[in-house]
Amino acid sequence: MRTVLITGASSGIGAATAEVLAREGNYRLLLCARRQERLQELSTKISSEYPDTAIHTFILDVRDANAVIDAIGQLPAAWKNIDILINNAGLSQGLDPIQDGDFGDWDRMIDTNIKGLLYVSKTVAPLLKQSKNAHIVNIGSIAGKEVYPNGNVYCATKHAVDALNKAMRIDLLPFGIKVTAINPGMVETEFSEVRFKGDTDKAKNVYTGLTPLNGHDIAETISFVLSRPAHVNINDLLIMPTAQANGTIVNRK
Ligand code: NDP
Ligand code: 8X3
Repeated sequence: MRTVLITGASSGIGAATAEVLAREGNYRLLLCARRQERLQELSTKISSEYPDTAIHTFILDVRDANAVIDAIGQLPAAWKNIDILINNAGLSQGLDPIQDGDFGDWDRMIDTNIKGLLYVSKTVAPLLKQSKNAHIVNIGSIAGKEVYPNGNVYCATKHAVDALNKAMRIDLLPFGIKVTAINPGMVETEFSEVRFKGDTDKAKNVYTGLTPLNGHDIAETISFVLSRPAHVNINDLLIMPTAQANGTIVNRK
């Protein structure tokens, strides 16, 4: 039984990963995000479907370094044996050319996607070092492999995740900690609603005329990566909808 900490578990890929790992039956789930009521709903749902899965939820804004240190430090003793960290919390804000970009949007993306991932990783690393089967999964993006029009700062944050994924693998190698990047293309979650600040019509249009990935597609891949034998690490995966060739070219019907 391994204990997995999933950041950004209240929605989308994070919530789907919690459900899929609960179904596997080999994981204890530590779930965090800013919206406690969402975590509670998810926890109730998983507990009704998989009553044997242990779950602990807590509120965490990954942008707040002190909150990260306190939350991890104050975990109940039974939840401190973290084996797996899934750095999933992240967001995009706005889709504007750089000359029209909003400083607040840029700060929120940089603070969450880069600094938040770093705060959590550093804070959890001492616990992972105690594990005999430790693994960090970083959720990057096609936006970390390519740039697309108006994606500027979001793409930059995901390029940073790509670099940090490689860097962590080097730094954590002596401790036998696996490090994997999962880089999805378009996944229909709350991502576009957040990017367009609640404009649901604009968000829906992103996926019009094609079948995007869904959270479970990514969660199944995470489950596969986590279940490889001890001597196998999957470094980096790029997962796209069949209808999406790269960061800019999609086939809409
Ligand atoms: P969602 O918006 O559905 O989920 C994002 C999650 O991140 C939520 O649970 C949210 O929880 C959490 N989150 C956001 N900001 C913070 C914060 N400051 N502190 C803690 N948690 C936070 O989107 P996705 O599931 O799609 O996104 C998950 C990850 O996947 C992100 O890193 C995203 O960049 C990446 N990704 C998404 C793709 C897509 O097309 N959807 C494609 C490629 C990568 P809460 O608001 O409750 O804090
Ligand atoms: C989210 C997918 O294509 O909007 O990372 O960058 S995309």
